[in-house]
Amino acid sequence: MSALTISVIDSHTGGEPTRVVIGGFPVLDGSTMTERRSHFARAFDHLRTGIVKEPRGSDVWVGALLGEPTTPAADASVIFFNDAGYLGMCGHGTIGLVETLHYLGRLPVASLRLETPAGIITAHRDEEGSVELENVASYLHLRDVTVSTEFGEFTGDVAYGGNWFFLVYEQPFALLVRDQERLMTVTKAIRAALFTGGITGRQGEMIDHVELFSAPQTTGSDSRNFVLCPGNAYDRSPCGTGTSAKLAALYSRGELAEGEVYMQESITGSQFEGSVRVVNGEIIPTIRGRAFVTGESKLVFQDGDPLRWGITE
Ligand code: PYC
Repeated sequence: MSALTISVIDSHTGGEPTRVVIGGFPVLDGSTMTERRSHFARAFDHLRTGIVKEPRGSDVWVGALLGEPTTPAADASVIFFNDAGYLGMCGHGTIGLVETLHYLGRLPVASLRLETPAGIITAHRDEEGSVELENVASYLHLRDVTVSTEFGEFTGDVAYGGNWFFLVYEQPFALLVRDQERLMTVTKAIRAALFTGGITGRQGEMIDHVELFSAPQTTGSDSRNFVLCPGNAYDRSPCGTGTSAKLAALYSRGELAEGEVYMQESITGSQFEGSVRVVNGEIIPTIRGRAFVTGESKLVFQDGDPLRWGITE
């Protein structure tokens, strides 16, 4: 029986898993990352579902396809994907990817310039193992938007940090892992209300991440969050792009100074340290966190397996 095989390295960043594809994936066509991502979606979407969804993964996994860059301005490229589709950028995934390259002995000593569909980012791992990434320009798009759901009204900001987020600063729920089902239901209702209300990103993009905040529970944190990701998962880490969007929003609201350190904790208690700097009028967030490698495997996709490409709806 013949089988396709794909080599991956698994890691987690603050509890959130990343599966980096390091071999066996077809070469994607395209002279830009957007074109390559379209080729991935058009021709190889079955590999996305086979790699991240059950039975090899689950809704919580984020995949990262490592490749050559399309420009000499970058050292490597990456396309992030999950149970629902493709991400513009992924902060926890970048930290996982850098730790994976370090594990493989393939990390340049200086900072790594990574090309993503959202733009070029840089990342550096220090000797203690922390990874700091400088993200794409992030911004507050809409301030104090109120949506109405069966669970009440929620007011928040629409902000961009490499993906689109609705940031709810004041809300009545405790952000606890044991309440994850209720938090998923509430945030999905908020996402649906944004959609039906026609509230979108700057160029009509769907706001596919919803972030709730509460008081922190871990020493040193400024805030705790629960982040609904696209599809059917929540982020176990504080979410790198979500924290970037929040920092940009806080800076624009006058609630965070340039260079001020902000510690965001996740629902699992894991932490990302962040700050912003302003370059040519753009807000550039920096996020610092830590990842650990959890596995090294060859995924096998056997001919004749009716669930070869994962369990899809
Ligand atoms: O860390 O940016 C992030 C992220 C996005 C979705 C899951 N994690």
